[in-house]
This record gives sequence, C-alpha cells and structure tokens, in this order.
Amino acid sequence: MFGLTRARKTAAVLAATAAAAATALLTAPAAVAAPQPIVGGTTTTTTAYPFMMQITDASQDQFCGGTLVSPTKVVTAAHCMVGESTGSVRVVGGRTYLNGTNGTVSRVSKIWIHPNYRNVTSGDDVAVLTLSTSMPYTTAKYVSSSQTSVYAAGTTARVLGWGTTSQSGSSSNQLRTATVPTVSDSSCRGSYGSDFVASDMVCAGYTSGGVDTCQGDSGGPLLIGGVLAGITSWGEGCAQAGYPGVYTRLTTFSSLVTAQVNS
Ligand code: 4AZ
Repeated sequence: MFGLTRARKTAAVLAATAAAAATALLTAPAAVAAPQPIVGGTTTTTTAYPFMMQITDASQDQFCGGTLVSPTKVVTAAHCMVGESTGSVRVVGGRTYLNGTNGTVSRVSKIWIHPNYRNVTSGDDVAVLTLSTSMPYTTAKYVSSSQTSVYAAGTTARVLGWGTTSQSGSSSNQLRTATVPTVSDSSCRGSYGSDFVASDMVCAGYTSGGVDTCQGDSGGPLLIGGVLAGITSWGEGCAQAGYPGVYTRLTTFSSLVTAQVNS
C-alpha cells in the first residue's frame, strides 16, 4: 500500500504506486524534497567504521550491509537473507569501495533468521551470520535490552552504507554515512499506520526528508552514541518528506542476538 522499498535484490518491486503518490501529496509539504544522496551525508571509510561489513553474493557483489559484533558474528536484516544459503553469500570487511578487492572475505557457516520473520512490515527483521573466517577488525557494541531510552525522539543517529544515492539512483562506490534524528513512535505511526510496529521498529529522519538510507543500505547499522541500536529495514521510498527510514529496534532483539553471538 505504501509502495515501500526494501532490499536491492528486490528492486523490481520498488515503483511507487499511484495510491502512495496520492497519499504523499496529501501529507507532504507542497515542495517535496528532491532526492538527495542517500545518506545525504558524506563519504567515509571502513577504517573509520571497521565493523561495517559488505554482504555480497558469491561474486562479491554487494547487496546489503552488516555489522561485525564479534570476530565471527555479523548482525544484518532478515530480509537480506531471504532466499540465501550459506553457500550463496560472503561477508567482506575492510573494503571501503564496492569495486575494491582488498579487505577480508569470509564465507558464512550459519545463517540465523529470526524464526518469526515474515516480511519487513511485520517486524522481526534481524539475522545473525556466523563467519567461517574471523574478521581482524574492531567490533561494534550493541544495545542491551534494557537500553530502551536510547531511541528518545530527536536523538542523533548515524547510518552507513553503499546503497543508492537517490530513490531511483545507483549505488555509491564509496561507503557513505549520514546522521538523522530519531522520530517518535506516534509520528512514525502517523506516517506508516499499522505497518509501523513500535515494539520491533524505530524511525529516523528529518520531517523535510533529504537524508535517508536507501536500496542497498538494508542490513547496515543505525548507531546511537556509537553503539549499534538499529538495522536498516524499510521505508516509503528514500528521503521523502514525511516518510522517515524504518529500522529494526535492536533492544527488542538484544537477548536473541546475544544467544546467537554466544552460540
Ligand atoms: C533498502 O531497500 C531500503 N528509506 C533501505 C532503507 C529505506 C528504503 C529501502 C528507507 O535497502
């Protein structure tokens, strides 16, 4: 109904519907922000963010992001792993550029997808990959289940990824980052209705749009205070006024993630 967009590998279904466009016209300011570089922010490197992983196919073509939380464990989105198998994916660390050949490439020995995951608008969009090869990079801390106050509306969060730099654009060869404010649950419910499941999701973005994650950024981190607090999940288009990005609310899943990290 919202013409929502998700993993780049399903880009064929991205086109916004006429109904969604009409809804946007009713709710957005008269001047809709032009699509900006996704993360509207700036280029960065995996040296600056060493836990930032590319999730790729067997040919090392990136399709999602992930976050290294232990030398052999990567947190990503469940929707990134649908239809994948341990043999079909690789995790690449230490590679700032999509067209690079440097860094560390690991195979995956286990894919854990939240057992209740069905689709992005039902929640549970979290997966943990177990790597066959240890990554020699600094890991990210992630929120504990008690840290629910980190999402207070207006808190600055940081997003990272190689995703498209506009809603219908192409991926960024260099890793990018941007900061976006968290949005209250009631405001996000106003944008997305019952597709926003507050227990499992948190929104971030500017009311006027312009800065956001986009196709190919899925699975990557939303950091709050430098700590992994969310996973890029979905949204209505990218950087559109009135439609913030939607992220997995990691506090809800911290204990499950820890069980996987320790398994
Ligand atoms: C994606 O497909 C995607 N603007 C990520 C984030 C958003 C939309 C799509 C939110 O990876």
